[in-house]
Amino acid sequence: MVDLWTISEASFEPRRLRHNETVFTVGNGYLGTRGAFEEAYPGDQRTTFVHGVFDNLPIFFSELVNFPDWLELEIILAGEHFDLAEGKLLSFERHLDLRNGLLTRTLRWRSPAGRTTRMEFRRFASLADVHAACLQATLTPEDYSGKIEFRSGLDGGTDNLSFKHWDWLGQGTEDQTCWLHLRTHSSQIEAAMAVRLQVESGAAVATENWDVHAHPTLACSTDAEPGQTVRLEKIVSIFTGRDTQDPLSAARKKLASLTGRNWDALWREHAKAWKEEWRRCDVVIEGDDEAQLAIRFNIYHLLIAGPRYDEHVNIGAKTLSGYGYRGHAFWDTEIFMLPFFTFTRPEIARNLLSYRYHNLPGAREKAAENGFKGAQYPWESAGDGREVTPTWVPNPNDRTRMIRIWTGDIEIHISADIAFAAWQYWTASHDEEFLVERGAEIILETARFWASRAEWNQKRGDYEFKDVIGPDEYHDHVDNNAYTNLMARWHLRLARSIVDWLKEHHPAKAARLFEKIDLKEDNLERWQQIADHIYRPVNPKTGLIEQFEGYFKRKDVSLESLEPRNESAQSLFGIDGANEVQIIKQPDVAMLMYLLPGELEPAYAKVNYDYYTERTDLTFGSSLGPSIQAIMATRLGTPGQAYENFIRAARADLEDVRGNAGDGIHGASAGGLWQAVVFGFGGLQISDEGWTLTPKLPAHWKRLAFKFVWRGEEVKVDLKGEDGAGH
Ligand code: IFM
Repeated sequence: MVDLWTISEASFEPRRLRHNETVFTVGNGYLGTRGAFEEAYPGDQRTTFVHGVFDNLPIFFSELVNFPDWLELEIILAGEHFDLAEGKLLSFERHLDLRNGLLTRTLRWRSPAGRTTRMEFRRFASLADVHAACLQATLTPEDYSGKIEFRSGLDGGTDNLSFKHWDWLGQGTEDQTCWLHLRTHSSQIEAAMAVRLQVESGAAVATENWDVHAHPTLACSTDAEPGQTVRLEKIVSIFTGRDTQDPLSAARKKLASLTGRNWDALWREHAKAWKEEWRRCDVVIEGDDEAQLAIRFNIYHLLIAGPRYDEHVNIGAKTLSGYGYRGHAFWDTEIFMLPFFTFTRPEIARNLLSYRYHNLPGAREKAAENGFKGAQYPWESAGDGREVTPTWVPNPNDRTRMIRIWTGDIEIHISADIAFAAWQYWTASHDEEFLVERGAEIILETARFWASRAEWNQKRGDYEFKDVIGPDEYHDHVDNNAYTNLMARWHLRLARSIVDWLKEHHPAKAARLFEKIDLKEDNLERWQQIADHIYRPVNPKTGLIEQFEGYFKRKDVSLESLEPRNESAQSLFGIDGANEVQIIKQPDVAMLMYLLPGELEPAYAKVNYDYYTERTDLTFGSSLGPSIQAIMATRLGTPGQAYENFIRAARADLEDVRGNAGDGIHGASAGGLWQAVVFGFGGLQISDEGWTLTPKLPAHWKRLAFKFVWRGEEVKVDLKGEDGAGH
């Protein structure tokens, strides 16, 4: 029987090292550790990130910092170093159990001198206690007796792709423990880790403490006979200056409190915590094993990225699993990942939205710097919510030239995306305290930004947003991107209705908030006036929305004419060339129709879906595209198109379809996949009035079951294959 809970690797493939490190990441919403092996290999990325620990660097402004390596384990077997590049690998397998985040590697290795050892490595990052992680190595010599040696500790010499962020503050070793205390160079965030090693063996164990600078190490040795098992357990604790004023004491105390509680005890609590996560979040698909495993894999990665106890952090586009985008958060969180949390783990959704609330000062600063009012959220956001989109990056094809990145300047739709997410969370949760204390301020301050960014066109008699980038980033510096205009229109109207609601339900708090943000009646009138006159580029004859002004005049090159290809339309045409043609990077008008179906006459939906589908670079454009396309195809297209795009999203990281999964999990694709199942095939739609379900399951699916939380109540959905009339 196929195991629909386990991701497996059947052989050691050095060429897929980075991809598999991403796939086999373990984490707990506080930290994420890539699936590097315990013993080091050239080109591996031995990386642990902790939410919120950013430090400055050139070009990218700020990046998540790679923590000291807690996985490191040097093994010496009767005088020979264990190394898969030497000797002979007799068997190998690696499994990630999605049920509980346990990563296991089992192998048999024959050393160059011909000694055979059976080995099993296991690790997990505790979900029950996010400051703890555990590693275990079990070795059995098969045909020799001799000394088994382990060297392991905390390697503080780690860097971020060669860039060093840590300053050393102190370290120590004592009995079977060691600790390391560091501080990030510019952001001055302290971090401390402490480790305990324990070796169980039939013979005596000798331990030496090596106080190597920035690399405190414990060296343990014992003797073993053939068939006799030796087991090492490594328990790690980790704290940062973001958690407590004295992370070193906290890490050492935590480790001491774990003394006497071995792997088994920690494991039981951890596994129990995971069981509860899956009780709330699992999606069951029968009749399609690939889809079943993929949805669980993607949910696993969302769950290990979601901050449970911290409302000052967001999830980077590549989660905590790789260096891509340096840990920066984009609209990927609010529009793609957040719905999963809103509907299954609202506590985590609240934390993520609170991050945006706490970072309103950065957004206000950005608006002011650009000459606007209110709050303009940054396109890329890191520790403090200021804009961290790089302005210039080296051209990957010609290192002597730089490319100007405009998204941080003019991809402004993110402010409406965040308001949308706050509205969606409020609608699904009715978390009144959040709306009154935080959500309303986000929505109103960003509405004020739109009102000051809108320009009046005297000739046409409408308001416009000029010089923007829509979700389709192949086209920049465009005027009146339909997505941006209509999201802004919806946002301004939402803001008005929130004001009315606040006045009615919480008049005193409303008055305080309006005073705090200096909101006057004439602001509201102006918002209404702008919303009622925003340029809406729909052709009444064809029903087509022009993605931006002048889009239809661009060259209409068919995507088919580019085949065969293994790169995006933008890399084929070049940045300027792609600007000249109608091919788009990801759904833009379709994205609008998905989020705001009410903004377009229903009669026009299909014609727009068909027009833009033919022109969307779904294979090599953005990884954000396929899941949204799958949802819109379920609603407006054909079942074939829906499933084709769903499976594209399902394979994004498992099969590395874009060749960049080594940079980290595509978090938006993971969240989009959940939406494609629940909002697409499951047909869940929500409004202020409530939720509806119009399922359209793929024809070969026998069952689809999931749960969601609606205003505090858990709703169970269990659909049979015939639901949706064999769609
Ligand atoms: O936010 C996305 C954008 O929509 C497309 N380029 C990549 C970004 C990060 O995933």
